[in-house]
This record gives sequence, C-alpha cells and structure tokens, in this order.
Amino acid sequence: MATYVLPQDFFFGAAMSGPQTEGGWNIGGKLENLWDTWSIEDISSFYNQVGSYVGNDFMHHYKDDLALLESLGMNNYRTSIQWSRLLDENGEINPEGAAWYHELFRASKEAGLEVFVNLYHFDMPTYLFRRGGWENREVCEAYANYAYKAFCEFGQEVRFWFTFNEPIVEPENRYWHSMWYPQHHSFQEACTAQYNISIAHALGVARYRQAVAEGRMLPDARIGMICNFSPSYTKDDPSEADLEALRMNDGLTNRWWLDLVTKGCLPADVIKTLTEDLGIVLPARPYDADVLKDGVVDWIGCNYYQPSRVQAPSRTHDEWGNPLFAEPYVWPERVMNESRGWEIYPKGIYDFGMKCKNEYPELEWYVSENGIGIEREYLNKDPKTQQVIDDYRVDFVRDHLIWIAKAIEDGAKCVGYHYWGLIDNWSWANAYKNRYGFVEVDLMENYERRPKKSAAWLTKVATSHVVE
Ligand code: BGP
Repeated sequence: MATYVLPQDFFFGAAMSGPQTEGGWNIGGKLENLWDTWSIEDISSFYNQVGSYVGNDFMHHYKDDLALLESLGMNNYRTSIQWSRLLDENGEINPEGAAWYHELFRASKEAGLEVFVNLYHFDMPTYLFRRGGWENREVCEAYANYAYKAFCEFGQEVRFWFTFNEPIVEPENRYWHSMWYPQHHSFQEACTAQYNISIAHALGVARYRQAVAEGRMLPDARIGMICNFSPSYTKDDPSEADLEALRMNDGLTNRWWLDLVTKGCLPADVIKTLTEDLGIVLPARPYDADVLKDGVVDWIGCNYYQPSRVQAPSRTHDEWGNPLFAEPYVWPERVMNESRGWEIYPKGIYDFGMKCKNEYPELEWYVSENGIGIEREYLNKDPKTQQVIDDYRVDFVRDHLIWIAKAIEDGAKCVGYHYWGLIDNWSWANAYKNRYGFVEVDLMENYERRPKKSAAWLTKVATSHVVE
C-alpha cells in the first residue's frame, strides 16, 4: 500500500458540539433550546427515546476527555457555545453559563489543546423560536448581539471562531423535509430561514470585525463558517434537465455559502430561479446587499461525509406543493454506509479541494468534520477484552486522508482535519443509534469512555502525519 505524508503543519483534531455533548440541559441558568423542547414534547421522535438532556455527559467528564484527546495525539478540537447557556432571555450574559465556558477553555489550554469555537450548531433557543426563529429578522439581530457578547467575553481566550455549523441543515430539516421540530413541509419557509441565516452570519462577522477593531480579540484571531459541502454530481451522460438539476442542487447547498463567504453576496442565478421562476419571496430589505458584503470570512471548514448525486426530477412539485429541483441519482458503483444511509466516496473531498482551487483560489479551508457512524457497534466487541473492533473506521479515515493528501499535492489550500465525534456523542433525532467515536461511550456504565481498536491507528497518524 502506498504511503502518503501530510504536511508537518497540517493539524489533526476532533469536532464536537455543545448540544451533543455537554448535558446539563437545565442547570446553571441554561434556557431550553429546540432540542430540549422537542424532547419534552415528543420523546418518541428520538431513537430509543433518548432526548437531548445528557449529551455524552461532557460537563462531568471534560477533564478526562481533554486528557484523552491529548493522549490520542490531538492538539486542538472544536466545540460550540450554546446560545441558550451563554445568554439570558434579555440577551445578557448568564454568569454561570459564561463561567462554564471560561473553565472549559482554561482546562483545554492546560491540556495543551487549542479550542475552535463555533457559535451556532442547530441549537435555536426556544424563546427565540417562539418569536419566529430564523423566519424573523429580529432573531438575526439577536444572533449578532449574542455573537458580539461571546467575542467580548472570550476574545482573549479563543483564536478561531465560526459563525455557524452547516447553516443549510435547519432550513432543510426543520422547514422543508419535515425531519426535525417543528417538522414543516414548506420550501418557502426554508428559503426564508436560509436567507435570514445568511444575514445573521454577515451581521455576526461584522460584529467580529468590530471586536477586532476595539482590540478585544487575540492578534492572530480568525473568523470562519463551517458548511457541509457535498460535492454535487449527476450522471456521466447528463441531459439538459440533469444539468439544470445539478445547477440548483449545487447552487442552493454549495455555491450559496461559498459566494457568501468569499464574495459577500448570494449566487445571482439561484436567486433568480427562486424569485422569478418559482415565485419564492425572500425577506430581502433594500440595503441587504451591503449587509451581505460583511459575510466574507478569513477561512472556512468543510464537513464532508458523502457526495450529493442528483438527476432531473420526474415531476415539478411534491405532494405539499413544493418545487422539486432534483431527484437522487443512484450511482451504480456506489459504496454505502448502510447504518447512516450515506454513500462513502472519499474522492469527493479531493473534488471539493479542486473546486476551491479553481473557483475560489484564495480560500483557505480545513476538513472540519468527517467520520463514520455505525449502528449496533457493540456487536463488534472482542469477547475477551470487550474492546470495539472497528477496522472499517480506519479504512474510512485512511481513504479520506489519502484523497486530502492528493488534493494538497495538487494545490488545494487544505490545512487540517477534524474527525467528527472522536468520543461517541448524542446525534440529534438519531441519539446514540450510530456511533462515530474512536472512543466508545458506555451508556450503561455511567458514560464511561473506552478507546476502540482504531484509536491506536489514529494516534500514530496524528503524531507522524504518515498515512498508510
Ligand atoms: C453533521 C453535524 C454533526 C453530526 C454529524 C453526523 O451534519 O454537524 O452535528 O451530527 O453530521 O451526523 P448524524 O449525527 O446525523 O449521524
């Protein structure tokens, strides 16, 4: 097997989020977010009826977890601040919430770990959702206030900031595809939310620049956005209609955000299709072009799990009257992670790197999430040691790292890699169905952590930068 070497300054770390790990959902002045509310209102929506409350009990395990990350060869990780923990209902700092994050950042530094902080990971505070959530422009202003308060509070402790994780997911999952609370089926609502999140992002970056100008941030601080860029593909011999499906799929999910973070605008062809051809009403205000200009960031994260393969739809609208741009295209050669229903296609990360190189040549990026979640992993335990034997995880990460190394060789500005869910965590409506970790969390034994077989391999790669 060929050996690939990643640059020495390429960083390895782990990605996680506040709502999926912290727990302590109602202590220390934390307000409800939509995950807590959904858990309270309808626990049967969650796999095995495990709601948001405990995460992976990180608030009780953080010191050991940080030591574990360090022992696995990581020197940095990402998590998110929970809006519902940091601020009270008046948009003021909740001192107990702030104290928790100060302590986390202190302990991380002590463990030799740099923290990347994301401000929003699908965790809308419920009181703001009741005022319209992302459908209400005032919530964008509230987000800008939250971001500024976070910059002021932690600007001297954190270098790397991100406005949003996967901003397309809430519009899609909450408003369009009815997967997450409030489970709506409205493309119009999804577009409103997507537009307003873009505005919130730009307002957040503007407040960050203000905090920099006021001397509140560390000298080498950076701001970015993290998106799930799923490279879009269609058939090998596409019809005009297939190419049109590809344009809108790529336009809504990839170019929308890439244009926002590199050019400070939204893609004109997508906006035209939405408003002129489909009659979607975007909540645009006359001066928004100027607001969006502030959306340009210093770098981005790319969460990559699967490609997006589409073809022309067989009908123009679905049963709820929403327009259909595309239908899934099943590539005959596809390899699946059956647990998650996601295609495994490591070359996609290379293709994303080449797209950035060619279309956004100045843009620096890192792989901010990548990982494989497996259902019923406890069946793969060594009967003697009780260790999870997860060679498929090594194969998955190795294959992606190889394509990352090739992309760097071919000129991609990719500077690091974060594995998603290095320690098993709670995954939204799927709860603990699919396990991503290199480290197992035992729900029956007080959330005890146990490295899986793959952990030794990861440590070697992270410390040597040699992939084989
Ligand atoms: C990304 C999210 C993460 C994480 C991951 C795995 O979309 O940013 O929060 O959950 O996907 O996906 P899932 O948990 O749905 O299996």
